[in-house]
Amino acid sequence: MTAPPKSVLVLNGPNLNLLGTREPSFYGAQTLADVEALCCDACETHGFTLDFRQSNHEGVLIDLIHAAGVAQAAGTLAGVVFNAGAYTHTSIALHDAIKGASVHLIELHISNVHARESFRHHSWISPVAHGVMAGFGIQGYGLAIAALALQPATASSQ
Ligand code: CA2
Repeated sequence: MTAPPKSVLVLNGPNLNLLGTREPSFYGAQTLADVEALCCDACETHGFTLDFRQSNHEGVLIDLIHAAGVAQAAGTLAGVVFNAGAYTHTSIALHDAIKGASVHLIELHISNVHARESFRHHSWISPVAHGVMAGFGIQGYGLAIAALALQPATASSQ
């Protein structure tokens, strides 16, 4: 009997619901719905199901990461692609949540944060992420899902 497909959680943080409405020089003209469609295609290509979320609230993001840790431990989750938005640069609580949930997570940024203001150069997510994807526009989401297909979380992985 074949195992059911694993899921990928694509999690987007504050203000990413505004994608495509402003700042096209950094984030492009495509909307979050376009990102979801791209992720849907990438998950289909790699045999995953997609759980696509966005929240402007730190506590909601923390709850979703805890739930992802439970799903990973149960063997139903391949990993998380997380664009934490500006919380990347400020949130020790998200750092602790990722560490505490032992979740296999790829940090993602649409823009190359290292080519921008210095306050975007520090990330509280990077030290607890499996890998980091930045500067590839929204195509980075598809690349991150492909990376999870190469190295999915195992039920016992940290
Ligand atoms: O490059 C990224 O993906 C970021 O995570 C986006 C965050 C920013 O704070 C990070 O430094 C880098 C900002 C997301 C807000 O996106 C908007 C999109 C359109 C209009 C306004 C905000």
